[in-house]
Amino acid sequence: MINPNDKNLPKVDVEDPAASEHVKVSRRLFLGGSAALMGAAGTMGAGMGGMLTPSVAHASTGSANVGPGELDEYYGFWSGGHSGEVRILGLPSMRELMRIPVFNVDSATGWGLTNESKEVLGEGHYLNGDCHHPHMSMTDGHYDGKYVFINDKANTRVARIRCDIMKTDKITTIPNCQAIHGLRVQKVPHTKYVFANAEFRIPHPNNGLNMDDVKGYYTLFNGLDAESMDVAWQVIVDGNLDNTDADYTGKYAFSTCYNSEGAVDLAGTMRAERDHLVVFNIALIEAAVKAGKFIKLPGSDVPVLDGRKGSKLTRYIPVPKNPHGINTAPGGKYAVANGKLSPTVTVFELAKFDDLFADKIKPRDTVVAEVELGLGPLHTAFDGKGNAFTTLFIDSQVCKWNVEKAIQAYKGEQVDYILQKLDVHYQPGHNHTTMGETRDADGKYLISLQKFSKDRFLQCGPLHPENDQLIDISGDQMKLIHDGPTYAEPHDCMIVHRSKVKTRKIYDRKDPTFAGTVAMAKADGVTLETDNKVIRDGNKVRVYMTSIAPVYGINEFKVKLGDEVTVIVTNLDQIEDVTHGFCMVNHGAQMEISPQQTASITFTADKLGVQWYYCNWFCHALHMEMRGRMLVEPA
Ligand code: RUQ
Ligand code: CUA
Ligand code: CA
Repeated sequence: MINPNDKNLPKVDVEDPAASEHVKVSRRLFLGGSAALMGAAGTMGAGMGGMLTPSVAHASTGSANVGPGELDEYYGFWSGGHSGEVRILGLPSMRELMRIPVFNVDSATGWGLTNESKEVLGEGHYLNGDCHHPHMSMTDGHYDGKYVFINDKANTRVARIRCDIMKTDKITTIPNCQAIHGLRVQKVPHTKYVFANAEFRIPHPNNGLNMDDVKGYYTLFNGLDAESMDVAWQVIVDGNLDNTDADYTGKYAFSTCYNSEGAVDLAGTMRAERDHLVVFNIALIEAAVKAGKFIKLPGSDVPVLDGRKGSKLTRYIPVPKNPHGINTAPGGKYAVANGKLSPTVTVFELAKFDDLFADKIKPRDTVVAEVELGLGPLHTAFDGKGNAFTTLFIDSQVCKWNVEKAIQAYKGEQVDYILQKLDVHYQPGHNHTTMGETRDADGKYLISLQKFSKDRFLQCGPLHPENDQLIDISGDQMKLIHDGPTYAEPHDCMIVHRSKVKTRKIYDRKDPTFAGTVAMAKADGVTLETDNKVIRDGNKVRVYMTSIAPVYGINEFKVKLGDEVTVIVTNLDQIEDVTHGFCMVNHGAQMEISPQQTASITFTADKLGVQWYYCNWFCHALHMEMRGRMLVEPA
């Protein structure tokens, strides 16, 4: 047990000159809060002695070393792939800071088990998900720290994470289509829309009467209102949709298509020499919705517009076969489509899209370069200094190239546009630079996400982790500085300077995530902050209790066999990091209750006798003793 007053403790430097105001303030408060806790709970304090030694963050570029107690410079938001979650990493250390359950069930926090999370997940929700593309909301092309959005390819959903509490607060199932893959946000003037590609073409109507009329299949490009998370409109397209991105004027979004062939078999998707980039004109789409020029599909009330070839709302730009990633350069002069089956990247000059929609130029006139980089280009990131970094899946390399030089070379000038190729291990998919999808690209670090780790780590059986590599790009040459094994599957990530993210230290009692539970308590005549009460309502029993380390407000209660029991816990602790848990043994019920949060869980009392419940988030020296009994009496 560490005594904070011990003079032999290392001297604590609370002020970090490099830290954001937020970080400084939260450290000061944390220290104050801990001291108060120590006082309140005597020397048995909350088992937090080790956390009393914060130190200075000196994360200099060139090293992934962030010492014990030092803070990282960047937040990384990692998609958790088919684990269905989002993870927060600190960069450059690559330490995993937090997991945010989204489409998955999480035992530790009770996500998918609590009533509050079930409300977000929706009735009859699936227990799996497949996240690919996390992207933060923006204002004028800068991250605004408000939300992170993420797709679910597995069950055709889009979720939103609130960055102040780092929890999922909305999930929308997209109607009339299958498999949301590409996802990006509108960058300018602000994230009014989240753009989401449905990948798989399906029959319409999909009523079980048609499999073979493949020509009649189609899929949809979706615009979600970022605030309400309702689908604002859907656009029918030719071909399928893979990845998407938006420009820096707010006028356009664009998506790659690998299946212009409309094939349903692998070979068929590779038949044509060219597929396309579909460009969506947001203003024209909004005008068409306003003018009522839409249909509705049987699955919903959402306006569905026709954006197939010949439509005014879209343009189709031919690109070499089966393109994959589409990435807008910081500031928005160019976007780059990545060839995948072609060794090339295609560079579009976005200012030309106005003329394209005015029919003053042909689709291919927007292409200012189409140059070879190597085998299997999948995604491109930017340093904000005119250079691009493209993953080469088949070559297992990252290729650094200069965009303006590539344009010159495409014009026939003798210039070397490829600056360096760096081996990565092995087979990279996405990559991402620090702040690289915004106007604030700072060219410090590049993350390359490899699909295979093979021999890079200790073996853990046939299933291997993937390998996320950190590359220093601040100098002329890329330098590999860290390997990070990760569990399935960081398709993609985004990296945000810590100054952009301001999180709450404890919950606001008015937080909307438990507003439904507050309303339920009100109807029961219960004040959550003060009352410890058992309310019986037929065979439904609601047990309202508070928690303050290390005790629950109710140590014992009685129910009848077969009762449906809801336990509602309100954590009255006001000290940062003192989270309690509630677990009813042998009932599959477990949840997190962070400071000032209310959480609830419902289960059936299907076992006679004494049933213990306990706190399972370590909160105090007497955490083991934080427990109580439910007596289940014969009905
Ligand atoms: S995709 S490996 Cu799901 Cu983002 Cu490119
Ligand atoms: Cu409360 Cu552990
Ligand atoms: Ca194709």
